[in-house]
Amino acid sequence: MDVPTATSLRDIYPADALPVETKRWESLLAKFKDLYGKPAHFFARSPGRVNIIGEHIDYSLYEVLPMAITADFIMAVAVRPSEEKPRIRIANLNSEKFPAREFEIPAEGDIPINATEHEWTNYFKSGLKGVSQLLQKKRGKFTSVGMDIVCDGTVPSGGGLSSSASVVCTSALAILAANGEEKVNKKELCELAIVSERSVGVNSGGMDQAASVFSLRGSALYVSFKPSLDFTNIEFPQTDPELTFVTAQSFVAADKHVTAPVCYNLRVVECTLAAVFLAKAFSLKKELPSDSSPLGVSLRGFHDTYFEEKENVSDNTKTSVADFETQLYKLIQHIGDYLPLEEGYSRSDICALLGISEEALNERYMSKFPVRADKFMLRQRALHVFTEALRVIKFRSLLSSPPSTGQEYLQSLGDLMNETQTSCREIYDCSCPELDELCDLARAAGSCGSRLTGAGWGGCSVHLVPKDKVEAVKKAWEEKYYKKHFPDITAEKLAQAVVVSKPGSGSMLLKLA
Ligand code: NG1
Ligand code: MG
Repeated sequence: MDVPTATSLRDIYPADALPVETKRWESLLAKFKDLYGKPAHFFARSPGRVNIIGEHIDYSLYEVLPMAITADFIMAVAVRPSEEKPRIRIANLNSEKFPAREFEIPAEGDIPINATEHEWTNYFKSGLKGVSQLLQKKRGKFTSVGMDIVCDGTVPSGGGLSSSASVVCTSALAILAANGEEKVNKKELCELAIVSERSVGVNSGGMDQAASVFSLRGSALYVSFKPSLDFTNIEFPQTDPELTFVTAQSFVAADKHVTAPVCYNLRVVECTLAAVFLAKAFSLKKELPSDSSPLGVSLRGFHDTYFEEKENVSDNTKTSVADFETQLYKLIQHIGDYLPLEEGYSRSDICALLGISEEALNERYMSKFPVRADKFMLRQRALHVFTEALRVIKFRSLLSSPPSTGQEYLQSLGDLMNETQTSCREIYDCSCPELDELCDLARAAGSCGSRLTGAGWGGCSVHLVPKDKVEAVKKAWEEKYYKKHFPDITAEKLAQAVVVSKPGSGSMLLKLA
């Protein structure tokens, strides 16, 4: 399936967003003309996302259920075809925060990226790197054309709604189109964006890019990573009261570039080590299969190998939903015996079981993306991953075949989200007091389900709220959270803090008449 080409903003945005979006696109076109003295040739856009359920399990290759939001990253592009030394000129409507840059595209597109530096065009460069690798593979040799670009983003940066994926996916799409790839395969774009974004310093899973590329307006997205990246768009059922998702910013900045070695990248290492540890503890005969997870082996790989050896399941991707649930319950039961240490595992504990040296351990799992930890909480991380994978399956079944359509149905969806929050707070340790507070306030004011969304440790929260309770929930946050923690908050900032999120459309190219 190819990335669609829109011919009007109506193809992208819901009716109520059109007035604001039309103005914004007009500013983009005007700025382009102003800067480069010519009109843009084409446009690309990709949205941010909110994850509904399935937190911190994409990099263990378990299914997740996010949706795109209306906020997005947009890019106007003109190509400079026959430049001897092709250059990128890139500007942003918000030139104060994101100053214009100009740079040469090195031969073969192998552009250096300094991941330690906070630089907005790093995300563009990571897309460029990905595209050049793909086109080199396809064409044998690749030299990019020069490009003039103006962009604008409405996904708040560092706010847990994946502004990074919106920039990487838009950039990669625009660079592909500029270089003659007008038919861009969605999976190819997404796979490229997943790998590219890792060059910016976070060893991430693939949920954000999948949500940004594959989403359809009005639907949630079920993403699977095994046997390979795939997706299903799932429409939300009609309910009474109407089901809405509301996002609320904590305004606690979660800067992954600073915290990655003790937060995100550490969790990736812990989950990977849990997989190798369990394989050894169960004396599995086969090696864990190498897969598309950030460190090349995953809890999902352990899961499949375990059932292959213990129960002769030759292809676990064909297992029925009910049997897959049973498998997860069995693994959860085993964790108590096979990963007993509540206080965590030291490097030497792990090395003793695996029969390798600490140097080898560090080199294999912690060299490319360094982490800082004395203890690795393998038991807790594995427990979160297996239970969260179960919650995603249950949530999906409830969405696809709703047993009822009233309040109790909304509550059954919400209960799963609440359980996710408890798990994130207590055993995955990725919440923070402010996120917990937003969730508690929302539930007390009528939210059915409240939890952090995205990586956590700050950032954003998502709430399943019956439509008739949205105002009460907003009021509770305004009075008891925002005005309390940020007494000087402006009306504008307050309006940005809380958004009723409608499921938006995924990546698109645009040719405007
Ligand atoms: P955020 O920090 O919200 O972009 C991150 C990862 C996802 C996923 C979630 C947790 C990146 C680019 N994305 O999302 O892949 O693992 O955390 O579920 O790092
Ligand atoms: Mg991100």
